[in-house]
Amino acid sequence: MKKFTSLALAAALALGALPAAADYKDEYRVSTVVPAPFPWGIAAERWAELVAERTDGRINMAIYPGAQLVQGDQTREFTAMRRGVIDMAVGSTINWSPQILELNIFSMPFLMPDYAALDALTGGPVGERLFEIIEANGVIPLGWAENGFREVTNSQRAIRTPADMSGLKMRVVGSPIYNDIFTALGANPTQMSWADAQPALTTGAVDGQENPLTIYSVLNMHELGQSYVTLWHYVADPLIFAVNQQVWESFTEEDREIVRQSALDAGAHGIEVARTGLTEDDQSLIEQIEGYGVTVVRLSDEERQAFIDATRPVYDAWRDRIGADLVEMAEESVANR
Ligand code: X2X
Repeated sequence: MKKFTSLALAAALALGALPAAADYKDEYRVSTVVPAPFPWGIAAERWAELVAERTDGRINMAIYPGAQLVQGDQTREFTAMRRGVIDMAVGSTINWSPQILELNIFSMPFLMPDYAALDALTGGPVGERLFEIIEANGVIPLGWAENGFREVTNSQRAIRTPADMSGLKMRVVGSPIYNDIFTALGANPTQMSWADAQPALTTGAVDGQENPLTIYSVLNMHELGQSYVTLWHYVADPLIFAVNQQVWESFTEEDREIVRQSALDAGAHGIEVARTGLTEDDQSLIEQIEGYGVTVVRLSDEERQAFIDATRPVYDAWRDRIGADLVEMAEESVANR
């Protein structure tokens, strides 16, 4: 580095002109849970491709799926990124909820009835607030992609009422709100990582699980005995593109802008892929799953209301943990969508 007077140094710092591309790492490690062709992995790959192209290879990002950088324990991804064990991630709000309680907003049962509601949260004041909180925790969030609305599946019977869930052994994800939801519904939830979930489904150690239908279809869960799907749209998990703070600060201003814009572009693409075949106008993915002989239950409004009522105590209990202000903000965003 050339000699700077302290004034010039301060000015350079202020302009963000100090980091030099020459100091960049050979590779930036990007954590995801699932790889392409899951929409999640597609979004991460697109991000890496766009950044490589737009920086002429200055920033080389490699995707590490399976949460392998944290030995498969996806609930430790956020902490590892904060500490710099992971440089970057495209992570689910569920998996980061143990550290950032407010991200449980997306896991509030039946808060978001449709894609417009999900977009109203990520694209509105709730999304802004969440990004501030993440940044205050030492990680730089850049944009949103999507895992999707999580539908419930199982090997035993069609679920139309909360009573149909009674006693079903369900694999759930790593935020305690899921234990509460499935317990309230009379099921028998057991929390496990995605790495453990796959063998548990294969061997029948669990009866069911909940995940977006893109996960169901890429994994061919109908071949794992998951013969019953209920479209209940109870929660959705968006994905967040994020970068460790020190890594972010090491990038030049120009490169930060490229990394951010590439995340936004990759996110738009990822969201489109995540919704393909799952919208009102295009139900082709659902039809494909029915074509395998799977029973797909579409709940009437009345039937759905029974699930809303049964999980209301969980919603109310978590309102306080997440923060009543944020929950109110979210409810307003949904109502005004
Ligand atoms: O573990 C899951 O179910 C998954 C892949 O959807 C997440 O990482 C939240």
